[in-house]
Amino acid sequence: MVTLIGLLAIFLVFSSSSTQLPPVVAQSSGPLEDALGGKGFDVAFPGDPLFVSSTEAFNRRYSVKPAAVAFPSTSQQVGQIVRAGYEFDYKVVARSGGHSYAAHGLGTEDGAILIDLSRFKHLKVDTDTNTAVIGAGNRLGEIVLGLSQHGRALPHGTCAYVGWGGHATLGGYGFTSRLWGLSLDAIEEVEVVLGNGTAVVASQLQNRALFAVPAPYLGIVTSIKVRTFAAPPSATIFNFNWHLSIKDATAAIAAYQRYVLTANIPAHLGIQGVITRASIQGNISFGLVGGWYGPSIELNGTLKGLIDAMPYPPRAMNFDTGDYLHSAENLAGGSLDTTTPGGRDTFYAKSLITPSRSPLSTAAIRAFVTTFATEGFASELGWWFIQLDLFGGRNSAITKPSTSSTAFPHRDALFGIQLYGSTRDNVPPYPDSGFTFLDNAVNSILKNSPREWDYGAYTNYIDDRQPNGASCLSYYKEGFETIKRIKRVYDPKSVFAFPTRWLSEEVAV
Ligand code: ABL
Repeated sequence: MVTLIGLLAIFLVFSSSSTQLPPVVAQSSGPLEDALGGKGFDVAFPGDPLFVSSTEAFNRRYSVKPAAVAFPSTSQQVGQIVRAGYEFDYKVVARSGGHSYAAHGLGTEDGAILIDLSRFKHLKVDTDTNTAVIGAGNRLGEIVLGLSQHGRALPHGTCAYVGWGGHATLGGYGFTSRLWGLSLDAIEEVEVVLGNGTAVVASQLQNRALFAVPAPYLGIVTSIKVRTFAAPPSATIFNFNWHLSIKDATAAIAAYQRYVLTANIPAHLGIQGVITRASIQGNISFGLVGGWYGPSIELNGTLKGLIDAMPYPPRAMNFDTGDYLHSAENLAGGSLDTTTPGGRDTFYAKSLITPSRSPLSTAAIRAFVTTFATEGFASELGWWFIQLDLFGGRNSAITKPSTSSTAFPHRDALFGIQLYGSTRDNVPPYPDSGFTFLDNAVNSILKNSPREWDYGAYTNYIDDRQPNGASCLSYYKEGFETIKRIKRVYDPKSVFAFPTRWLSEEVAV
Protein backbone atom coordinates (compact mmCIF):
# COMPACT_ATOMS: atom_id res chain seq x y z
CA MET A 1 0.00 0.00 0.00
CA VAL A 2 1.40 3.38 -0.95
CA THR A 3 0.25 6.04 1.45
CA LEU A 4 0.32 9.76 1.06
CA ILE A 5 3.37 9.88 3.31
CA GLY A 6 5.07 7.28 1.20
CA LEU A 7 4.53 9.22 -1.99
CA LEU A 8 5.71 12.47 -0.45
CA ALA A 9 8.68 10.77 1.06
CA ILE A 10 9.73 9.31 -2.27
CA PHE A 11 9.39 12.73 -3.79
CA LEU A 12 11.60 14.19 -1.09
CA VAL A 13 14.24 11.50 -1.37
CA PHE A 14 14.64 12.04 -5.09
CA SER A 15 14.70 15.80 -4.87
CA SER A 16 18.07 17.38 -4.35
CA SER A 17 17.16 19.96 -1.72
CA SER A 18 14.55 18.33 0.45
CA THR A 19 14.92 20.85 3.29
CA GLN A 20 13.44 23.62 1.16
CA LEU A 21 10.30 21.69 0.37
CA PRO A 22 7.12 21.94 2.41
CA PRO A 23 7.09 19.53 5.34
CA VAL A 24 5.52 16.15 4.91
CA VAL A 25 2.07 16.00 6.46
CA ALA A 26 1.49 12.68 8.11
CA GLN A 27 -1.72 10.83 7.57
CA SER A 28 -3.65 10.98 10.82
CA SER A 29 -4.13 7.36 11.70
CA GLY A 30 -2.73 6.95 15.21
CA PRO A 31 -0.92 8.69 18.03
CA LEU A 32 2.55 7.93 16.64
CA GLU A 33 1.60 9.25 13.20
CA ASP A 34 0.21 12.39 14.89
CA ALA A 35 3.27 12.80 17.07
CA LEU A 36 5.77 12.48 14.22
CA GLY A 37 3.85 14.02 11.34
CA GLY A 38 3.84 17.65 10.30
CA LYS A 39 6.98 18.50 12.23
CA GLY A 40 9.14 19.52 9.31
CA PHE A 41 10.95 16.21 8.76
CA ASP A 42 10.08 13.20 6.64
CA VAL A 43 8.69 10.13 8.26
CA ALA A 44 7.81 6.75 6.79
CA PHE A 45 5.63 3.96 8.18
CA PRO A 46 5.38 0.26 7.29
CA GLY A 47 3.98 -0.06 3.81
CA ASP A 48 5.68 3.03 2.44
CA PRO A 49 8.32 2.27 -0.20
CA LEU A 50 10.72 4.57 1.63
CA PHE A 51 10.15 2.55 4.78
CA VAL A 52 11.11 -0.64 2.98
CA SER A 53 14.28 0.77 1.44
CA SER A 54 15.41 2.42 4.67
CA THR A 55 14.93 -0.58 6.96
CA GLU A 56 17.03 -3.16 5.12
CA ALA A 57 19.88 -4.46 7.25
CA PHE A 58 23.38 -4.55 5.76
CA ASN A 59 23.72 -7.96 7.39
CA ARG A 60 20.98 -10.02 5.76
CA ARG A 61 20.91 -12.44 8.70
CA TYR A 62 18.67 -9.83 10.30
CA SER A 63 15.27 -8.47 9.46
CA VAL A 64 13.97 -6.09 12.08
CA LYS A 65 10.86 -4.02 11.47
CA PRO A 66 10.69 -0.62 13.16
CA ALA A 67 7.36 1.13 13.85
CA ALA A 68 8.44 4.20 11.91
CA VAL A 69 11.51 5.75 10.31
CA ALA A 70 12.04 9.48 10.77
CA PHE A 71 14.53 11.62 8.84
CA PRO A 72 15.30 14.65 10.98
CA SER A 73 17.92 17.20 10.00
CA THR A 74 18.36 19.09 13.29
CA SER A 75 19.05 18.01 16.86
CA GLN A 76 15.83 19.73 17.91
CA GLN A 77 13.90 17.44 15.56
CA VAL A 78 15.77 14.42 16.94
CA GLY A 79 14.66 15.62 20.38
CA GLN A 80 11.02 15.81 19.27
CA ILE A 81 11.19 12.24 17.99
CA VAL A 82 12.85 10.97 21.17
CA ARG A 83 10.14 12.67 23.25
CA ALA A 84 7.46 10.99 21.11
CA GLY A 85 9.10 7.64 21.87
CA TYR A 86 9.25 8.49 25.55
CA GLU A 87 5.62 9.56 25.66
CA PHE A 88 4.14 6.69 23.65
CA ASP A 89 6.42 3.98 25.01
CA TYR A 90 8.48 3.21 21.95
CA LYS A 91 12.14 2.33 21.98
CA VAL A 92 14.15 4.81 19.93
CA VAL A 93 17.20 3.86 17.90
CA ALA A 94 19.60 5.86 15.72
CA ARG A 95 21.16 4.76 12.46
CA SER A 96 24.09 6.57 10.82
CA GLY A 97 25.15 4.32 7.96
CA GLY A 98 23.40 1.09 8.88
CA HIS A 99 26.42 -1.27 8.88
CA SER A 100 26.13 -2.58 12.43
CA TYR A 101 27.22 -6.23 12.31
CA ALA A 102 24.08 -7.14 14.30
CA ALA A 103 21.74 -4.61 12.63
CA HIS A 104 21.57 -2.53 15.78
CA GLY A 105 20.69 0.52 13.71
CA LEU A 106 17.22 -0.99 13.26
CA GLY A 107 16.64 -1.73 16.94
CA THR A 108 17.01 -5.18 18.41
CA GLU A 109 13.31 -5.96 18.35
CA ASP A 110 10.50 -4.97 16.02
CA GLY A 111 8.60 -1.81 16.82
CA ALA A 112 11.24 0.83 17.59
CA ILE A 113 11.20 4.35 16.21
CA LEU A 114 14.20 4.55 13.93
CA ILE A 115 15.95 7.89 13.64
CA ASP A 116 17.76 7.86 10.33
CA LEU A 117 20.65 10.32 10.61
CA SER A 118 21.46 10.39 6.89
CA ARG A 119 20.57 14.10 6.72
CA PHE A 120 23.25 14.99 9.26
CA LYS A 121 25.84 15.39 6.54
CA HIS A 122 27.57 18.58 7.62
CA LEU A 123 31.38 18.46 7.54
CA LYS A 124 33.13 21.69 8.39
CA VAL A 125 36.88 22.03 8.75
CA ASP A 126 38.30 24.88 10.83
CA THR A 127 41.68 25.53 9.25
CA ASP A 128 42.83 27.73 12.18
CA THR A 129 42.36 25.09 14.87
CA ASN A 130 42.62 22.02 12.58
CA THR A 131 39.39 20.71 14.04
CA ALA A 132 36.36 19.51 12.11
CA VAL A 133 32.69 19.22 13.00
CA ILE A 134 31.26 16.15 11.33
CA GLY A 135 27.58 15.19 11.20
CA ALA A 136 26.85 11.66 12.41
CA GLY A 137 25.30 10.68 9.07
CA ASN A 138 28.46 11.10 7.01
CA ARG A 139 29.97 7.95 5.54
CA LEU A 140 33.68 7.32 5.99
CA GLY A 141 34.21 7.85 2.24
CA GLU A 142 32.60 11.28 2.44
CA ILE A 143 34.79 12.17 5.41
CA VAL A 144 38.03 11.19 3.67
CA LEU A 145 37.06 13.21 0.58
CA GLY A 146 35.84 16.21 2.61
CA LEU A 147 38.91 16.42 4.84
CA SER A 148 41.36 15.82 1.99
CA GLN A 149 40.27 19.10 0.37
CA HIS A 150 42.00 20.76 3.33
CA GLY A 151 44.95 18.34 3.44
CA ARG A 152 43.58 16.79 6.64
CA ALA A 153 42.73 13.25 7.70
CA LEU A 154 41.42 11.14 10.58
CA PRO A 155 41.94 7.60 11.86
CA HIS A 156 39.07 5.22 11.02
CA GLY A 157 38.18 1.99 9.26
CA THR A 158 38.49 1.22 5.58
CA CYS A 159 34.97 0.66 4.25
CA ALA A 160 33.64 3.78 2.49
CA TYR A 161 29.97 3.16 3.29
CA VAL A 162 30.28 2.81 7.07
CA GLY A 163 28.50 5.62 8.92
CA TRP A 164 30.43 7.98 11.18
CA GLY A 165 28.13 8.09 14.24
CA GLY A 166 28.39 4.47 15.35
CA HIS A 167 31.93 3.92 14.11
CA ALA A 168 33.38 6.93 15.92
CA THR A 169 31.51 6.65 19.21
CA LEU A 170 32.46 3.00 19.81
CA GLY A 171 35.99 2.76 18.43
CA GLY A 172 37.20 3.30 14.88
CA TYR A 173 40.31 1.25 14.13
CA GLY A 174 42.29 1.64 10.93
CA PHE A 175 45.88 1.39 9.69
CA THR A 176 46.57 4.97 10.86
CA SER A 177 45.45 4.13 14.40
CA ARG A 178 48.91 3.28 15.73
CA LEU A 179 49.89 6.77 14.58
CA TRP A 180 46.74 8.77 15.47
CA GLY A 181 44.64 6.54 17.73
CA LEU A 182 41.11 5.29 17.16
CA SER A 183 38.43 7.60 15.75
CA LEU A 184 37.05 8.12 19.24
CA ASP A 185 40.45 9.25 20.52
CA ALA A 186 40.22 12.25 18.15
CA ILE A 187 36.85 13.40 19.53
CA GLU A 188 36.84 16.71 21.39
CA GLU A 189 33.13 17.21 21.73
CA VAL A 190 29.82 15.60 20.78
CA GLU A 191 26.31 16.94 20.50
CA VAL A 192 24.03 14.35 22.00
CA VAL A 193 20.25 14.15 22.37
CA LEU A 194 19.30 12.59 25.69
CA GLY A 195 16.38 10.37 26.66
CA ASN A 196 14.30 13.39 27.65
CA GLY A 197 14.78 14.94 24.21
CA THR A 198 17.20 17.70 25.17
CA ALA A 199 20.35 18.23 23.12
CA VAL A 200 23.52 18.81 25.15
CA VAL A 201 27.20 19.13 24.39
CA ALA A 202 29.51 16.61 26.05
CA SER A 203 33.27 17.03 26.26
CA GLN A 204 36.06 16.77 28.82
CA LEU A 205 34.75 20.10 30.14
CA GLN A 206 30.97 19.83 29.89
CA ASN A 207 28.79 16.84 30.81
CA ARG A 208 31.97 14.88 31.26
CA ALA A 209 30.17 11.83 32.63
CA LEU A 210 28.52 11.35 29.25
CA PHE A 211 31.67 11.85 27.25
CA ALA A 212 33.52 8.62 27.95
CA VAL A 213 30.65 6.17 27.58
CA PRO A 214 29.39 4.41 24.43
CA ALA A 215 26.84 6.69 22.82
CA PRO A 216 24.18 4.34 21.46
CA TYR A 217 22.96 3.29 24.88
CA LEU A 218 22.69 6.74 26.40
CA GLY A 219 21.74 9.20 23.74
CA ILE A 220 21.86 10.00 20.05
CA VAL A 221 25.02 11.68 18.88
CA THR A 222 24.17 13.99 16.00
CA SER A 223 27.45 15.82 15.52
CA ILE A 224 31.07 15.20 16.48
CA LYS A 225 33.91 17.69 16.77
CA VAL A 226 37.33 16.11 16.20
CA ARG A 227 40.93 17.17 15.94
CA THR A 228 42.23 16.36 12.50
CA PHE A 229 45.70 15.32 11.35
CA ALA A 230 47.87 16.48 8.46
CA ALA A 231 47.38 13.97 5.64
CA PRO A 232 50.81 12.33 5.14
CA PRO A 233 52.36 13.25 1.77
CA SER A 234 53.15 9.62 1.00
CA ALA A 235 51.37 6.41 1.96
CA THR A 236 52.00 2.82 0.90
CA ILE A 237 49.51 -0.02 1.14
CA PHE A 238 51.36 -3.33 1.15
CA ASN A 239 50.46 -6.97 0.98
CA PHE A 240 52.58 -10.15 1.37
CA ASN A 241 51.15 -13.63 1.00
CA TRP A 242 52.09 -17.21 1.89
CA HIS A 243 50.37 -20.58 1.66
CA LEU A 244 51.37 -22.42 4.81
CA SER A 245 50.93 -25.79 6.47
CA ILE A 246 49.65 -25.85 10.07
CA LYS A 247 53.21 -26.15 11.33
CA ASP A 248 54.53 -23.26 9.23
CA ALA A 249 51.46 -21.11 9.88
CA THR A 250 51.92 -21.58 13.62
CA ALA A 251 55.55 -20.50 13.27
CA ALA A 252 54.56 -17.54 11.08
CA ILE A 253 51.95 -16.18 13.49
CA ALA A 254 54.23 -16.79 16.47
CA ALA A 255 56.95 -14.84 14.62
CA TYR A 256 54.50 -12.03 13.82
CA GLN A 257 53.58 -11.82 17.52
CA ARG A 258 57.22 -11.95 18.63
CA TYR A 259 58.09 -9.17 16.19
CA VAL A 260 55.31 -6.84 17.35
CA LEU A 261 56.17 -7.48 21.01
CA THR A 262 59.88 -6.82 20.65
CA ALA A 263 60.67 -4.61 17.64
CA ASN A 264 60.73 -0.83 17.84
CA ILE A 265 57.93 -0.49 15.28
CA PRO A 266 57.34 3.09 14.11
CA ALA A 267 53.87 4.50 14.80
CA HIS A 268 53.60 5.12 11.05
CA LEU A 269 53.11 1.39 10.47
CA GLY A 270 49.63 -0.18 10.55
CA ILE A 271 49.57 -3.94 9.99
CA GLN A 272 47.36 -6.99 10.17
CA GLY A 273 47.80 -10.72 9.68
CA VAL A 274 45.03 -12.13 7.48
CA ILE A 275 44.08 -15.81 7.42
CA THR A 276 41.87 -17.04 4.58
CA ARG A 277 41.02 -20.43 3.05
CA ALA A 278 43.81 -22.12 1.10
CA SER A 279 43.23 -24.45 -1.84
CA ILE A 280 44.74 -27.46 -0.03
CA GLN A 281 43.33 -29.07 3.10
CA GLY A 282 45.60 -28.70 6.11
CA ASN A 283 46.87 -25.34 4.85
CA ILE A 284 45.92 -21.72 5.23
CA SER A 285 46.56 -18.62 3.21
CA PHE A 286 48.39 -16.07 5.37
CA GLY A 287 48.80 -12.43 4.48
CA LEU A 288 50.62 -9.54 6.09
CA VAL A 289 48.74 -6.47 4.97
CA GLY A 290 49.13 -2.91 6.09
CA GLY A 291 49.57 0.78 5.60
CA TRP A 292 52.83 2.72 5.87
CA TYR A 293 52.44 6.47 6.36
CA GLY A 294 56.10 7.46 6.14
CA PRO A 295 58.56 7.84 3.22
CA SER A 296 58.26 4.77 0.96
CA ILE A 297 62.03 4.31 0.95
CA GLU A 298 61.91 3.42 4.65
CA LEU A 299 59.30 0.67 4.37
CA ASN A 300 61.58 -2.24 3.39
CA GLY A 301 63.88 -1.57 6.33
CA THR A 302 60.91 -1.35 8.70
CA LEU A 303 59.46 -4.69 7.59
CA LYS A 304 62.71 -6.60 7.03
CA GLY A 305 62.86 -8.14 10.51
CA LEU A 306 59.28 -9.36 10.20
CA ILE A 307 59.48 -10.77 6.67
CA ASP A 308 62.83 -12.46 7.42
CA ALA A 309 61.21 -14.17 10.41
CA MET A 310 58.60 -15.89 8.22
CA PRO A 311 59.22 -19.57 7.34
CA TYR A 312 59.68 -18.82 3.61
CA PRO A 313 59.95 -15.83 1.32
CA PRO A 314 56.42 -14.69 0.33
CA ARG A 315 54.82 -16.24 -2.77
CA ALA A 316 53.42 -12.83 -3.70
CA MET A 317 53.80 -9.24 -2.62
CA ASN A 318 52.41 -5.91 -3.64
CA PHE A 319 53.14 -2.25 -2.82
CA ASP A 320 50.94 0.65 -3.82
CA THR A 321 52.46 4.06 -3.06
CA GLY A 322 50.67 7.35 -3.60
CA ASP A 323 49.23 10.22 -1.62
CA TYR A 324 47.05 9.68 1.44
CA LEU A 325 43.84 9.91 -0.57
CA HIS A 326 45.06 7.17 -2.90
CA SER A 327 45.81 4.90 0.08
CA ALA A 328 42.28 5.38 1.44
CA GLU A 329 40.84 4.59 -1.99
CA ASN A 330 42.96 1.45 -2.20
CA LEU A 331 41.72 0.26 1.22
CA ALA A 332 38.12 1.00 0.25
CA GLY A 333 38.48 -1.35 -2.73
CA GLY A 334 39.31 1.31 -5.31
CA SER A 335 36.74 4.03 -4.70
CA LEU A 336 35.48 6.21 -1.86
CA ASP A 337 32.31 7.09 -3.72
CA THR A 338 29.13 6.39 -1.77
CA THR A 339 26.58 8.03 -4.01
CA THR A 340 25.25 4.73 -5.31
CA PRO A 341 23.75 2.17 -2.89
CA GLY A 342 26.33 -0.10 -1.25
CA GLY A 343 26.21 -3.89 -1.24
CA ARG A 344 24.86 -6.19 1.49
CA ASP A 345 26.17 -9.41 2.98
CA THR A 346 24.93 -12.42 4.96
CA PHE A 347 27.50 -12.97 7.69
CA TYR A 348 28.48 -13.65 11.24
CA ALA A 349 31.43 -11.95 12.89
CA LYS A 350 33.04 -11.82 16.27
CA SER A 351 36.18 -10.53 17.88
CA LEU A 352 38.83 -11.25 20.44
CA ILE A 353 41.23 -8.64 21.78
CA THR A 354 44.42 -10.15 23.15
CA PRO A 355 46.34 -8.53 26.02
CA SER A 356 49.98 -7.50 25.48
CA ARG A 357 50.70 -8.56 29.06
CA SER A 358 49.74 -12.15 28.26
CA PRO A 359 50.47 -12.98 24.59
CA LEU A 360 49.03 -15.95 22.70
CA SER A 361 50.78 -19.21 23.60
CA THR A 362 52.19 -21.36 20.80
CA ALA A 363 49.59 -24.00 21.72
CA ALA A 364 46.81 -21.40 21.27
CA ILE A 365 48.20 -20.30 17.90
CA ARG A 366 48.53 -23.92 16.73
CA ALA A 367 44.96 -24.78 17.77
CA PHE A 368 43.66 -21.58 16.17
CA VAL A 369 45.43 -22.23 12.86
CA THR A 370 44.34 -25.88 12.88
CA THR A 371 40.67 -24.79 13.05
CA PHE A 372 41.08 -22.86 9.79
CA ALA A 373 43.16 -25.47 7.98
CA THR A 374 40.62 -28.22 8.77
CA GLU A 375 37.12 -27.02 9.73
CA GLY A 376 37.59 -23.74 7.85
CA PHE A 377 38.80 -25.54 4.74
CA ALA A 378 35.76 -27.84 4.73
CA SER A 379 33.26 -25.15 5.78
CA GLU A 380 30.10 -24.70 3.76
CA LEU A 381 30.56 -20.95 4.09
CA GLY A 382 31.26 -19.13 0.83
CA TRP A 383 34.20 -17.25 2.29
CA TRP A 384 35.66 -16.26 5.61
CA PHE A 385 38.57 -14.23 6.87
CA ILE A 386 40.40 -13.70 10.12
CA GLN A 387 42.28 -10.47 10.76
CA LEU A 388 44.89 -10.06 13.46
CA ASP A 389 45.00 -6.26 13.59
CA LEU A 390 47.94 -4.84 15.45
CA PHE A 391 46.49 -2.52 18.11
CA GLY A 392 49.58 -2.44 20.32
CA GLY A 393 53.33 -2.77 19.86
CA ARG A 394 55.87 -0.06 20.64
CA ASN A 395 54.83 3.53 19.85
CA SER A 396 51.15 2.72 19.34
CA ALA A 397 48.78 5.65 19.95
CA ILE A 398 45.98 3.15 20.69
CA THR A 399 47.63 2.09 23.93
CA LYS A 400 48.35 5.61 25.23
CA PRO A 401 44.99 6.76 26.72
CA SER A 402 43.90 5.39 30.08
CA THR A 403 41.41 2.54 30.28
CA SER A 404 38.56 4.68 31.58
CA SER A 405 39.06 7.86 29.56
CA THR A 406 36.99 6.75 26.57
CA ALA A 407 34.35 4.19 25.60
CA PHE A 408 37.17 1.90 24.35
CA PRO A 409 38.84 0.36 27.41
CA HIS A 410 41.30 -2.11 25.79
CA ARG A 411 44.41 -0.03 26.14
CA ASP A 412 46.69 -2.99 26.80
CA ALA A 413 45.56 -4.60 23.53
CA LEU A 414 48.11 -6.37 21.37
CA PHE A 415 45.89 -7.80 18.62
CA GLY A 416 42.31 -7.02 17.78
CA ILE A 417 41.29 -10.26 16.11
CA GLN A 418 38.24 -10.21 13.84
CA LEU A 419 36.61 -13.46 12.69
CA TYR A 420 34.15 -13.09 9.80
CA GLY A 421 32.19 -15.72 7.92
CA SER A 422 29.95 -15.13 4.94
CA THR A 423 27.65 -17.25 2.78
CA ARG A 424 28.09 -18.23 -0.86
CA ASP A 425 27.14 -15.25 -3.04
CA ASN A 426 26.50 -13.32 0.19
CA VAL A 427 22.85 -14.41 0.32
CA PRO A 428 20.82 -15.99 3.17
CA PRO A 429 20.51 -18.37 4.86
CA TYR A 430 23.59 -18.36 7.09
CA PRO A 431 24.32 -22.00 8.05
CA ASP A 432 24.51 -23.17 11.69
CA SER A 433 27.92 -24.66 10.95
CA GLY A 434 29.14 -21.13 10.22
CA PHE A 435 28.47 -20.19 13.84
CA THR A 436 30.13 -23.25 15.32
CA PHE A 437 33.18 -22.85 13.10
CA LEU A 438 33.90 -19.34 14.39
CA ASP A 439 32.91 -20.21 17.97
CA ASN A 440 35.36 -23.12 17.80
CA ALA A 441 38.09 -20.83 16.50
CA VAL A 442 37.68 -18.46 19.46
CA ASN A 443 37.44 -21.41 21.87
CA SER A 444 40.65 -22.87 20.45
CA ILE A 445 42.45 -19.81 21.81
CA LEU A 446 40.53 -19.60 25.09
CA LYS A 447 41.14 -23.29 25.88
CA ASN A 448 44.87 -22.78 25.42
CA SER A 449 45.13 -19.59 27.45
CA PRO A 450 45.34 -18.94 31.21
CA ARG A 451 42.06 -19.37 33.07
CA GLU A 452 41.95 -15.72 34.15
CA TRP A 453 43.14 -14.46 30.77
CA ASP A 454 42.17 -10.80 30.44
CA TYR A 455 40.92 -10.81 26.84
CA GLY A 456 38.38 -8.41 25.41
CA ALA A 457 36.02 -7.93 22.51
CA TYR A 458 35.48 -4.98 20.15
CA THR A 459 32.08 -3.31 20.22
CA ASN A 460 32.23 -2.40 16.53
CA TYR A 461 32.35 -6.14 15.77
CA ILE A 462 29.45 -6.82 18.08
CA ASP A 463 28.42 -10.47 18.48
CA ASP A 464 24.90 -10.75 19.87
CA ARG A 465 24.98 -14.52 20.36
CA GLN A 466 27.08 -14.35 23.51
CA PRO A 467 28.86 -17.68 23.19
CA ASN A 468 32.40 -18.20 24.52
CA GLY A 469 31.34 -16.66 27.83
CA ALA A 470 31.48 -13.24 26.12
CA SER A 471 29.83 -10.70 28.29
CA CYS A 472 29.51 -6.98 28.69
CA LEU A 473 32.72 -7.17 30.63
CA SER A 474 34.71 -8.35 27.64
CA TYR A 475 33.45 -5.37 25.62
CA TYR A 476 33.52 -2.66 28.30
CA LYS A 477 35.67 -3.95 31.17
CA GLU A 478 35.22 -1.91 34.36
CA GLY A 479 33.53 0.80 32.31
CA PHE A 480 30.42 -1.34 32.30
CA GLU A 481 29.62 -0.26 35.85
CA THR A 482 29.87 3.36 34.67
CA ILE A 483 27.54 2.70 31.76
CA LYS A 484 24.93 1.25 34.12
CA ARG A 485 25.22 4.17 36.52
CA ILE A 486 25.05 6.84 33.82
CA LYS A 487 22.18 5.08 32.09
CA ARG A 488 20.07 5.25 35.26
CA VAL A 489 20.66 9.00 35.45
CA TYR A 490 20.35 10.02 31.82
CA ASP A 491 17.90 7.49 30.42
CA PRO A 492 15.92 6.10 33.38
CA LYS A 493 13.06 4.93 31.18
CA SER A 494 15.49 3.22 28.85
CA VAL A 495 14.07 4.85 25.75
CA PHE A 496 17.32 3.86 24.01
CA ALA A 497 17.34 0.08 24.19
CA PHE A 498 20.57 -1.65 25.03
CA PRO A 499 21.30 -3.24 21.72
CA THR A 500 21.74 -6.81 22.81
CA ARG A 501 19.30 -8.67 24.98
CA TRP A 502 22.09 -10.07 27.15
CA LEU A 503 23.32 -6.55 27.74
CA SER A 504 19.87 -5.34 28.82
CA GLU A 505 19.55 -8.31 31.15
CA GLU A 506 22.82 -7.53 32.85
CA VAL A 507 21.81 -3.90 33.21
CA ALA A 508 18.46 -4.83 34.74
CA VAL A 509 20.17 -6.83 37.48
C1 ABL B 1 36.29 -4.43 8.76
O1 ABL B 1 36.07 -3.95 9.84
C2 ABL B 1 37.69 -4.59 8.31
O2 ABL B 1 38.51 -3.56 8.75
C3 ABL B 1 37.80 -4.71 6.79
O3 ABL B 1 39.12 -5.07 6.45
C4 ABL B 1 36.83 -5.76 6.31
O4 ABL B 1 36.99 -5.89 4.91
C5 ABL B 1 35.42 -5.32 6.65
N1 ABL B 1 35.28 -4.90 8.01
C6 ABL B 1 34.42 -6.41 6.36
O5 ABL B 1 33.12 -6.02 6.63
C7 ABL B 1 37.30 -7.18 4.43
C8 ABL B 1 37.03 -7.22 2.94
O6 ABL B 1 35.66 -6.90 2.69
C9 ABL B 1 37.34 -8.61 2.39
O7 ABL B 1 37.21 -8.62 0.99
C10 ABL B 1 38.74 -9.04 2.79
O8 ABL B 1 38.97 -10.40 2.42
C11 ABL B 1 38.90 -8.91 4.28
O9 ABL B 1 38.62 -7.58 4.72
C12 ABL B 1 40.28 -9.37 4.75
O10 ABL B 1 41.27 -8.39 4.60
